[in-house]
Amino acid sequence: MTELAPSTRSRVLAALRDQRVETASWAFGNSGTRFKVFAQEGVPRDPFEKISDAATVHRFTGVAPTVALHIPWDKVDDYAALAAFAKERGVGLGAINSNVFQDDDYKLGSVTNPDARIRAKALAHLVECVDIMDATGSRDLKLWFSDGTNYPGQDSIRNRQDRLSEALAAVYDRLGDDQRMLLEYKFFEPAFYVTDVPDWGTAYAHCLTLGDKAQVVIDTGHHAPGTNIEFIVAILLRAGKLGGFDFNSRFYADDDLMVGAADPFQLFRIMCEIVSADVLKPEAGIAFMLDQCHNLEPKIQAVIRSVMNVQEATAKALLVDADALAAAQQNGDVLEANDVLMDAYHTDVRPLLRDLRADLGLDSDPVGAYKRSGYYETVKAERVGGNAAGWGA
Ligand code: AOS
Ligand code: ZN
Ligand code: ZN
Repeated sequence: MTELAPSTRSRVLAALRDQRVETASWAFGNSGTRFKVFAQEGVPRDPFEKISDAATVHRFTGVAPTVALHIPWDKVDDYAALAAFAKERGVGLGAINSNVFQDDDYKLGSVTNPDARIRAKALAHLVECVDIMDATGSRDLKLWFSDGTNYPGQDSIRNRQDRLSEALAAVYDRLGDDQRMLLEYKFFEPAFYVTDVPDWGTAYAHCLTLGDKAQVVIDTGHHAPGTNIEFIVAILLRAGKLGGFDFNSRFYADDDLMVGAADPFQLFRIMCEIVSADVLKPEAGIAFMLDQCHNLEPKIQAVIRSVMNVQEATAKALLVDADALAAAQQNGDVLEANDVLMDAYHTDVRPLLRDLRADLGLDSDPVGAYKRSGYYETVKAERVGGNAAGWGA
């Protein structure tokens, strides 16, 4: 790496020091595909143990101080006690993810179901999630609906949108002043004909009607192949409607592989939009969350690696020479503008990140330090009969 100017170096290090990535409780539990859940040794048996694993990720990375929960997979009697436990371990509780997809009643939909009784049941769950947020101090309610239809004619597309809109409004009205709802979209799966929230436009339209506390969340694995995700980022940022990300990567569909594993260049392009809009800092209110499943690889190690992948893409985005880029763009110099971006992308930022970790008082090699710590050996011995994350359970 060519020597960085001291001012660039300190600007980039300061931004990376403030960066926050939120881990997900379900990434630590057993998971699999629709064909098989492969159990791993030492996986958490309850939400407390998932939080301990998330705290371990934070201990070695220094930038992952919150963990998202999923209800009911992380249901406990006392959420304030869970929050206190997290605090003791050095982390906080992040977004609350609702679940209106894992119940026989939801076969034809949850909040969009033609049956009013089932719609009321789904709504009651979403409201319960806001009650939980009150107890945990969480800011964000993340909503993903598996609702949709498989066959033309199965249900009215417009009526389903009306039912969705009615439920969202009821949840929105229940939110406290400092709480938000983040509406997630996904182009297909499990529904194959109509998905009720299939794309950013649908999510945006609902959020726009609802008001300022409703924002869109982009799950990077939820688009058709070839979709320009950074364009969606730019559009939502411009409209003040980007609430956050569910980071993961995909080769085919919603693969939920480690972020930055399939297409690190795409992740860089996304982070370039974030950096150029100056919304990386936590005060900007964009939640950078991981939504991944580690079916084959060791889970804690994979989450540490994922956090590092986000840091690498961010560091590269921070290295883009904004003045040179603006000048090239202004001059219509297509190749120079592209060169400025590619120069940053091709920079080996690993030495810089090692320095960042040293500054933070961390080991410069988080995965190595985790492996040497003996944490995995300890939990493997302690935890017998770990639970599935929820998927395929
Ligand atoms: C589903 O495909 C979505 O990505 C959800 O965000 C998430 O994986 C699930 O709700 C787990 O909480
Ligand atoms: Zn997601
Ligand atoms: Zn997903």
